[in-house]
Formats: sequence, C-alpha cells, structure tokens
Amino acid sequence: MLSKPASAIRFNRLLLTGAAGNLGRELRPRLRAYCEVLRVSHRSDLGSPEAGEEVMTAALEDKAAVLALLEGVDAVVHMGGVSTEQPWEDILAGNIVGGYNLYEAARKQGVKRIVFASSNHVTGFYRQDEVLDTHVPMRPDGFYGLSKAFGENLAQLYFDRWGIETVSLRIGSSFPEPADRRMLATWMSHDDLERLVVASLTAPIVGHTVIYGMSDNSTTWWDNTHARHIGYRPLDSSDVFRDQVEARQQRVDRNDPTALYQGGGFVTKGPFD
Ligand code: 15L
Repeated sequence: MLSKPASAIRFNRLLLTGAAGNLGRELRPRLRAYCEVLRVSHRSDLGSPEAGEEVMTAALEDKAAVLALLEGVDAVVHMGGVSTEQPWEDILAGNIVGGYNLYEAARKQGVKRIVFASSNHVTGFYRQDEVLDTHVPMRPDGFYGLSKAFGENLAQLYFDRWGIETVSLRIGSSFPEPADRRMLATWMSHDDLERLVVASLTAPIVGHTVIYGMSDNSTTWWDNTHARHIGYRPLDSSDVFRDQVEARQQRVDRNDPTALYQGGGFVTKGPFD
C-alpha cells in the first residue's frame, strides 16, 4: 500500500463495486485513504463495515438496488461483474444488464466519473508480436471480452449523450507476481493498480479514455500514448521476476493459440454448454 499525506482525501463518498472480488479486496483498504466515506458493495453480504466505510449488498442486475447504490456518490470505481470467461447467462446479468443499470443509475443520481474495470481481453485476439495503442479496433477473445467491449461502448455513449466521464482500464494481469511468460508483458502490481485508479479518479478532464493497466514492463504489447493526460506513471516492473519466470517456463509452443494471442488461455475457453 502506498503512503499518503492527509491531503490525499479528495472525495466525500466513493463507491467501490465488486469489493469482495480479487481486485476489489486489494482496492478496498487502499481507497479508504482517498475519501471521507468509502461505500463498498458486492452481490453477497460483505459483513460489518470497517472504519470509514458503508456496506451495501447489491446484485448488478437488480436495477432498483443499483439506483440506491449510487445515491450520494461522487465517483464510482466499478470492479463488479463477471471477471473471467463464464456461462453467457452470468456475463449477460453481471456485465451487460449490470453495466446498463450502473450507467443509468449514474445518469439519474448525477454521478459524473466512473473508473471502469475493463480488460485486456477486449483486444485479446491480437497477436503477441503486435503492439497496440488504445485506438485499435476491438478484437475480443471470448464472451467475457465481448462484454467488456460493450462496457467501453456504453461508457462512450454515456459520455457523448450525458457527459458522464469514464476511464476504461484495460487491466492486464494484476496479481502479486507474474505467473508465466505472458504476464511478463501483462503484469501490473497492486501498487500500480492503486496508482492507476487514483490517477483515473483525479485527472481533471478525461471524457471517455481507454488505458491499458500494466506496470513498467520491458516486454510490452500496449502503448498508452493516447492516455497520457491521465498522468498514470507505473513504478513497478515485471522485470524483477523475469529470471524466475523464464526458468519456470523454458519453452513456448508457437503453435499453441494460447501462446500466440495476447489473450492467452482466454482465447480457447468456453462456451460452456
Ligand atoms: C482478466 O480480465 C481477468 O479478470 C484476470 O483474472 C486475469 O486472468 C487477466 O484478465 C489476464 O488476462 O491475465
């Protein structure tokens, strides 16, 4: 966790959705430092609030619950929804219907900034020998990536029609350490995730900006030139793990689609029926 001065508090009430998910759990204690009140939500009960928190239970497909969730909120960090390839019905409920409910609630409640956990799987069918900027056409690698593409388009619509600003974070692989060679390119430390979310919340003008969520890795497939106004500066790098990752995974099969495409294992997952 980063050390912050008291002046780090910039919001009255922030909402964190998906607070019990992998990245929600990481962000929950970190975001408390940036607001007077952190409202945390999940589809299942989160138990008692920590100091400085409000806890709410809301399934994203429940329109009325999501409308109540956004009442009195300055900005949203939207980590909720389905975060891997899953049966279509779950993706439809959490990411498509849920995304619509969230933006409709933002419009009705006057919330003006959303930081949206999109995913690198929006462009997962580009090859690992290509370097993409954030304006290339989407090439989702599955139904999950497709739902994140919908989320980004939803964000664009709500900015163009109603002026609600979003930073869509195409998050790579945010884990304690890179697990394999692919993650030498896609890895983002949890401290860099915090830096990215805070920069996205506080940049003065963002419209709808797309930015890849990665650390300062030597191997990279993504170029954030078009998002430099966000002011995100990663301070960590997968490079410190390179030797051990390469020792663990000495060979890469060039004929394996999961090695060829940026989406890795996601390019062959599902559908599930
Ligand atoms: C994602 O979008 C997932 O949420 C996460 O679990 C990782 O698998 C990540 O992508 C990745 O591409 O490594």
